[in-house]
Amino acid sequence: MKKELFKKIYNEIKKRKTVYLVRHIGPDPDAVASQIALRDSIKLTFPSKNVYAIGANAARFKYLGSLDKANSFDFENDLVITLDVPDKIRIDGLDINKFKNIIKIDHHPFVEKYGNIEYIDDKNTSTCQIVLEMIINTKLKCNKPIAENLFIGIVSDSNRFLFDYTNTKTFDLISFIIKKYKLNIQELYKKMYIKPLSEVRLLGYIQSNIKVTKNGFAYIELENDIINSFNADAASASNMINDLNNINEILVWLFITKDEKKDLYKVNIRSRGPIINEIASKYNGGGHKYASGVRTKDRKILDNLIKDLDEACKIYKKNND
Ligand SMILES: [Mn+2]
Repeated sequence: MKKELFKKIYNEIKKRKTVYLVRHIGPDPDAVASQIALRDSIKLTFPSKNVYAIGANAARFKYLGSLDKANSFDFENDLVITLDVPDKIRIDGLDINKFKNIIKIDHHPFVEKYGNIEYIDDKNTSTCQIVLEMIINTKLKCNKPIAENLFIGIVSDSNRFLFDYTNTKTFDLISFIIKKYKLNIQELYKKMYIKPLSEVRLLGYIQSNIKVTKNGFAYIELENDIINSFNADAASASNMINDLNNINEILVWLFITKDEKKDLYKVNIRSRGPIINEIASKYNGGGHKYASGVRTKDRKILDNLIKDLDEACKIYKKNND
């Protein structure tokens, strides 16, 4: 943790009259919760500031709070804070190119520098954990709803403390906010994990139909017709990727869904062995060592990606047998 950098960010926020908070496209709970939590903390600390959390609304994360609309910008003086997004191209809802003052707060491996101040901790469970550390180490204020959102982001991105970088510090922070803000964790889990039967049936379909190679690579293409026949949507289908972890015969697994509007294939990849983000970045994708993604219009890229990942499994198996 870089305390000095937190202070610098705090001072920059203090200086600016208007602040915009943005996150990555294809939102997940960590991205949206960090954005809303930091917005609410800035508002609570500096009631006279204009603070906006912007980006496409995601109905499934409505329980985190609502987003804002903004349409007139002072590119010289306004501040943009990006959360949970390592590269400009994946920022949702705002073209940051004209802004003079940009802060990045992120836990993804570094992709490109676009902020004047960049707080990157790629050994952190989540962006929400970084925001919590920042609140604790500066004069930023917190209350129960803010703490609830931070709790949800940390729990979600660490997959209930299962993933890498969950350590004693994570548990200390979680324990601290549960105590201090009297969080009802059962209630929060209910909001996060309740799901319709249609999604469970779709997961059953995926589990029954995913192809597995002899090298331990698993993949499935989820056509929209199939997803629709289960009454589910592509976003929730691709989120099911995390439900295929810890399967003996599977080292790396991949889902392909299609965004019809943008005529784009969305590939989600997870691994419990081989490092996959370097392979994903070969095809303009990115992400974490064991959780990555690629977006492409080109079917050929899908084929090559599948080949590369299968090969990575083969090499990994050979080295670890
Ligand atoms: Mn995240």
